[in-house]
Amino acid sequence: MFIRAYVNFALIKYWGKKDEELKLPNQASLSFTVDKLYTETKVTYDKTLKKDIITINGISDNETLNKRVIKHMDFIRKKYSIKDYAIIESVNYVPTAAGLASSASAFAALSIAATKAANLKLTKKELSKLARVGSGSASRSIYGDFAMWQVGNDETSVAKKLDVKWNEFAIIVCMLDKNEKKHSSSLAMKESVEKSPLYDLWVKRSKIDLENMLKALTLKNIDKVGMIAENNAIAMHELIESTGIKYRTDESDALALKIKDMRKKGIKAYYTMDAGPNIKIITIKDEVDKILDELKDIETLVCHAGLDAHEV
Ligand code: 2P0
Repeated sequence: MFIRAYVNFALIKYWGKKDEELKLPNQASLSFTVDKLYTETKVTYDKTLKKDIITINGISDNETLNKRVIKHMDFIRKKYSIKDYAIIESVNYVPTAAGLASSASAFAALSIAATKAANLKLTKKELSKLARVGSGSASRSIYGDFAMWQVGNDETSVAKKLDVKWNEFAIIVCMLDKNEKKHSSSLAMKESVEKSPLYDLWVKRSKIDLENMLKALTLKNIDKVGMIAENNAIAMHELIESTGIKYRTDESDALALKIKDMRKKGIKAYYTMDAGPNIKIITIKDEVDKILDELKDIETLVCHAGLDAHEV
């Protein structure tokens, strides 16, 4: 049985941990889970195995990826007294190779698949907590629609689904660069926490952004939601750049300007960016065609709300 978990994009970003091992964040974050990007994972325990056998996108010898998977499997085995190694098959359904492959969907799917295969019946709260230990943002990919991941301790720092159903909301992923990123987000986060003079300000600011975002989502006000998310992402990139690491490229800067120009023409388009140069446009269904008309030379993917992670 495969478990499918969807990628989520943060509108209020998670950037920085107070506990590296448990992946406890310094601030709360809020995300939108998308329907078009996901990971499917199957776990089969086998008494005869001497180690885990891992295949990700048909490849079994990617040592860096395998190491992270084994670490999470070991954590799950220890926590739930599971004795056997497993065959782990995982496929990322992203339209093009790298750049958008997400540890969020991957560790959400793995956490569910590994516990279901052991006949454990965990609540969504327990799954969110478990996924969080695999990768922080994975705590949010247990849920479809909008989710908020709270600060707290190992017990309380979990994601919850927001009571917001917004079918018109859309994210247009603009694929500017499909190459693997040079700096892992885990490392870049650590640099920001330890070295940036802007970090305390970031934590304070994200609290205010989050409060405003929650209000704007209740009102389903795309201009407010878009503007808060855009400014939050810009603040995160300024923070990251203060450490000497840079994810934004000339191409992403040019597209960001173009999006601002679209707004001057009355188009409701805002953007967010994660630990890479790709841009995700935040908008509503009625505006999508107008935006795509402006982006004829860019590879795009129009996404709406994804579901809670589920069996396929
Ligand atoms: C987010 N990002 O909120 C932020 C915004 C990237 C930019 O969560 O170290 O893979 O495994 O907890 O979750 C990407 O970092 O990092 C991320 P770890 P993760 O979506």
